[in-house]
Amino acid sequence: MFLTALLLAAQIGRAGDIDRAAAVNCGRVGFIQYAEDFAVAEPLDALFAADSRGGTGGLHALRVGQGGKVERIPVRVSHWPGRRLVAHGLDFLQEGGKSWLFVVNLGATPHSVEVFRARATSAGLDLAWEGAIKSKVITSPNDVRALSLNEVYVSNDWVNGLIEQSGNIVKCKFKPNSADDLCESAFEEGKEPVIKYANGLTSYTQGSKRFLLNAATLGKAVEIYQVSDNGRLVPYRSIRLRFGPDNIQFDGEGRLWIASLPNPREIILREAMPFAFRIPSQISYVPFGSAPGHEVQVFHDDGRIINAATAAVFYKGLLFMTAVSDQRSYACAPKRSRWR
Ligand SMILES: [Ca+2]
Ligand SMILES: [Ca+2]
Repeated sequence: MFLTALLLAAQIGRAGDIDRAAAVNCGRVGFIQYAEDFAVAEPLDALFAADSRGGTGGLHALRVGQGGKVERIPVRVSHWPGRRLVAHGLDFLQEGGKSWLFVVNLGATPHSVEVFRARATSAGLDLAWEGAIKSKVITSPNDVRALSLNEVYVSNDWVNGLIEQSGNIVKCKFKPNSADDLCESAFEEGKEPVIKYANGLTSYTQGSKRFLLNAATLGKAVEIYQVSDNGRLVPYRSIRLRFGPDNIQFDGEGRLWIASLPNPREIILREAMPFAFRIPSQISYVPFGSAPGHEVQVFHDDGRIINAATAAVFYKGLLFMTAVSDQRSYACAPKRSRWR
């Protein structure tokens, strides 16, 4: 649903080496505001986004219809226990024919990961709350990636506040109606790596091997970990970037989409005073063949069009971008040949 159709000048080229500008037709997606992240739900033919200020009424979904038209899907939430919801990172999982939406909740004390069972209905989508993951090791959750209901990874971005401290990743099981602490470090004891701000998470498989990726914002890297059979993470390789990645999403076409901060230190300003600063937005992708290639920047803005974009995803031919500290979000129709 485009409220306005804008013609934005997007700059295409290597980050830090922008060599040409191309027109990209972007339109506002008016019903997505202050959303930190996206979750692609292929089995439901939907893209989820959650308004961090909207409580359960801020859980939104859209589909891309005929001719690339963005259509809002009505979402109904049931069985919610009534507590505060401040949505942050999102993820979608299909397991055993059931669909699940995971929502990091910064409004609960302690912070939690809320788990909804998602179903398509004749009216739209139904999200039935099935429980929450809470743990003494979930301290400052940013994003969540569920490889299965028994392997739910949560990034704690900045463990001890705003001074220089590293983040970490924990691994949890989800059992409906369980109040037990089912989380532990995702790493073998004594083998925890130094993670400079653990932010967006995603994953991929290669043959029988599974990999989890973490956007290390202040480390200016996407760290790749191999997932062992027991679910523990083993450092595998690192994609060095020239910027600080926030949320990361694969597009099903071999590209890892990254919303990032040219100056990653600004993430601290954004978290401390999210609406007081205009912070640039930068969207790039890393092509993934047998190995990750070099990042390609496709959008850059000084913060006027979108302030500190936190997530980008390429879905059904459109590039979506959103920002937790901005009411604006966009769907952009690119000249796709330029992005290959
Ligand atoms: Ca996510
Ligand atoms: Ca994030």
